[in-house]
Amino acid sequence: MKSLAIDSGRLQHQFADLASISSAPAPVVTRILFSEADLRARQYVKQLCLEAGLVVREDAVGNTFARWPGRNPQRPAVSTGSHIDAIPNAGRYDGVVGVLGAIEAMRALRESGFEPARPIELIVFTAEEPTRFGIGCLGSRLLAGALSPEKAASFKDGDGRSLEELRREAGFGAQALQTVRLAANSYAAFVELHIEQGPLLEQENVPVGVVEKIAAPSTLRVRLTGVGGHAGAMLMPERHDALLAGAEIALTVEQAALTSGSPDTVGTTGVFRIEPGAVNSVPCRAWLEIDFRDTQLSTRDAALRRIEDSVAQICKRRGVNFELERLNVDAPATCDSALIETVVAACGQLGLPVKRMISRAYHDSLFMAQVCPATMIFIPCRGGVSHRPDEYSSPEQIKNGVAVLALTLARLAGSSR
Ligand code: HGY
Ligand code: MN
Ligand code: MN
Repeated sequence: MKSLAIDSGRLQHQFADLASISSAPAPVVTRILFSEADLRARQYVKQLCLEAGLVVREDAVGNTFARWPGRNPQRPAVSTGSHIDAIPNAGRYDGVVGVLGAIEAMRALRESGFEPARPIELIVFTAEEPTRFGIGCLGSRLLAGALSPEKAASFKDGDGRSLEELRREAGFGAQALQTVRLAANSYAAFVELHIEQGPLLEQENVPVGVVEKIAAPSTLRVRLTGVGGHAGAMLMPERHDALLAGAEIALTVEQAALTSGSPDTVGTTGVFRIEPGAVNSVPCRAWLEIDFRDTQLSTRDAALRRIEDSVAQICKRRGVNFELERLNVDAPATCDSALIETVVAACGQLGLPVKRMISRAYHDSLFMAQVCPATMIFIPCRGGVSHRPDEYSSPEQIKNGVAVLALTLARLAGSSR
């Protein structure tokens, strides 16, 4: 195998091209599931895969697969991948590094004369971000059988439109959602390249991270119904203000994280909507979406119970009705030790120091780890910033990650001259 040539210039152009496909003006990237921007981005990536000589297919929820068949196409593939959907006001690297980087890794391997002994497959997962339906990793959950197709089909977005309706409108309705779930032994391994979305690699000046564990995410949805009225005429003791109940609940979430006894507990009320939203009208309704995580399941679950108890107490005291729904309460994932050592060996081959670490963000790897041995390769991002337009990883940092991914895939897919 000739030495690996990662074409950094080509990659940077692709990042710029993909970042320009957004529902928001540059430098903001926003690509919500099945939005016009999401669909255009899918087309762009599919075209890159075809130009790289990969065999492309899509499933019933829009997960996209791009396969390099190799010398034994019938064997379980080595897989890699990530996502290209982006939350509102996002940056250009979250998820995208693992998709464009995988295409470049496969191109570089092929151009070096490598021919895999088993298939290598890129997966571009549908809706890793929770924006449209409140739950993240929609595509990888369905692939792993971690979400029932029937329940998923009924998910409704903020406009009351269902996943079933939207997927058909997006052109993925030819098959039922029941066909998404992977057959057993579909993959021999899964390795995801991603920006760290945290500060440790940059602070410790280490170019590569390998993930040993992915934290346990959960999402709660709270609907509050109080009593609205005229802001001038309704005296304070008569009020059942839904916003203020929601505000107390948001502060309770913060307190539950701060007092959990673990520095790894994080809680965020990332969505907070009220009605009617008129300055001179007492808010009668409020919706909150709460993101709550820890690396330890027991710590997270104990804190969740405290939050749920507080919601009931706050609403009782304020005379506000509430509905509380657990959208997802996931277990953490432990990455495969042999796979981790393969990544470490690839870093050694490249002379790159590597740090073993936890991922505090969740990823599709959280669910692929239920399907096959999985791990992640991290690269630094400036200041640890992510989910913001100023998210940034340098061409050099990306090139390092792609090279580690390429050598890891080559080691896993079995090389041949
Ligand atoms: O929220 C997360 O951890 C991921 O970036 N979707
Ligand atoms: Mn993200
Ligand atoms: Mn991501």
